[in-house]
Amino acid sequence: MSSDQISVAVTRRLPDVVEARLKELFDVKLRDNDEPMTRLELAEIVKSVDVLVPTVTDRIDAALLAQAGPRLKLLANFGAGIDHIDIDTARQRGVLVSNTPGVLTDDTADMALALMLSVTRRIPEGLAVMQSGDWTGWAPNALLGGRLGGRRLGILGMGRIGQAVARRAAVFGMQIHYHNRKRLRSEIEEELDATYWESLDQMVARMDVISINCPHTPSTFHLMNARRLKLMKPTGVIINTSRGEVIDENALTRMLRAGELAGAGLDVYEHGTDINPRLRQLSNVVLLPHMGSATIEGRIEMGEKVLINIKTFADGHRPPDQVVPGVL
Ligand code: 8YV
Repeated sequence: MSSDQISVAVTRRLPDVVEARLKELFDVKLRDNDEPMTRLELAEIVKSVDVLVPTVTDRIDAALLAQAGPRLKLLANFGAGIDHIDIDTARQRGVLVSNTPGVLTDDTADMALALMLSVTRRIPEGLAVMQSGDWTGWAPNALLGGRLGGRRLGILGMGRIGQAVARRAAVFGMQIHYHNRKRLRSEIEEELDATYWESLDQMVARMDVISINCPHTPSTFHLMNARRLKLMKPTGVIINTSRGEVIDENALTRMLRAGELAGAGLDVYEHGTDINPRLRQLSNVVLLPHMGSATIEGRIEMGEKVLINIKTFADGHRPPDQVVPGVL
């Protein structure tokens, strides 16, 4: 089948240049509003297309895949994380899955550092004072935060994004520690000046800041559960730019409220937009609406990856970013 005969459906509005290129290359159905598709709309669309381009806001589970038509052959995800897609069921049904790794690494790592600084330097509290018009001028003890330099950073998940966080944090003078399923090669450890902890418990107990950078998989679900959160120093700060499910959000909220943890910077949540209201009220918490990779450059590069994955598939080859079950 040639590219222009391949039918593609995109579940969300993408940057104009990406949509224009999709139209040039394929027989594409674009979204005309920016609401996530309902289950019904998704079920309808997977019946008739060869390729679906979903995002993190679409749940592509076994029940949905059971409704797919025989044409559906590729899920070209717009995004790196694929925990919203049942890749085992997709594979059983002969549907390939691809994602967009690499192009959102730097943006997400930048956001992890932005959150670290926001929490430790109390930036939102400063902004609130200015916006309220209540600022009475400089004072020696006003809004004192803590310095990142000299603090121990424990990175949970030392893939591309974890390593990019390490590089940035080192520039701020932080000491780099990490836990990962697999230890890094010694050259990389040396280059990053990073200390490996085989035991996550031991690392967590000794760090000043924890940054979550692992994907959400069945084995990372609630990796930071109540027991492990309690191992953190009461002066500790936790940052999450990965997936909310890695942290037990209710346990975290309880600890932050009780002053058993100094602060948190979160870009992602365990139950999507349904955020614990108590978490939203805390002044030692900085919450962002999943904007870690939200740069125009990043979104266009993500689109470019999606295009390449579909085009390569349409030309009869394996998509370069095919996700193979079991590798995450
Ligand atoms: C994306 C993300 O914007 O790529 C990811 O895994 O978490 C986000 O930064 C989102 O997933 C788009 O689908």
